[in-house]
Amino acid sequence: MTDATFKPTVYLKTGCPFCLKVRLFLLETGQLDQVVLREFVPGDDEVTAIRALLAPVVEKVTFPTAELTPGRFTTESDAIVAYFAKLAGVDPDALPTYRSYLDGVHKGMQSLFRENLQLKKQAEAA
Ligand SMILES: N[C@@H](CCC(=O)N[C@@H](CS)C(=O)NCC(=O)O)C(=O)O
Repeated sequence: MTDATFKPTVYLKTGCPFCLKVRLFLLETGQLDQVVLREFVPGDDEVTAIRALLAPVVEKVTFPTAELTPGRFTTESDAIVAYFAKLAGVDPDALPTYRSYLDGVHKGMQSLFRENLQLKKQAEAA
């Protein structure tokens, strides 16, 4: 595949809040058609193929991961968003739906995640 025909691929895990963040950003900036989305549901057949593909090229397989240019893989949602924000010339902070998700549901999920971790540690120590 030449650079002219290359389309970035974004690998997403269904239910992952960081993956929804990237998807929402692409949707709100009208860039969904600029990427190939490969999304899997944990436990389905696609997950094995995606993990096998990513394992040799990233330090640790996490989602989202994007191949932004041929052979260049990025595993941080902020870096993926920053890449597409620059391409589109938009400021992510100025996007109402994206910001609303980050400041609301996403923030809430992260805080629940931390709380759950702490409770697990306490339960293990008891
Ligand atoms: N720092 C990462 C965090 C991503 C992350 O924690 N993703 C989780 C899913 S929500 C993950 O990939 N966990 C390992 C796995 O599912 O194999 C980002 O912002 O992109």
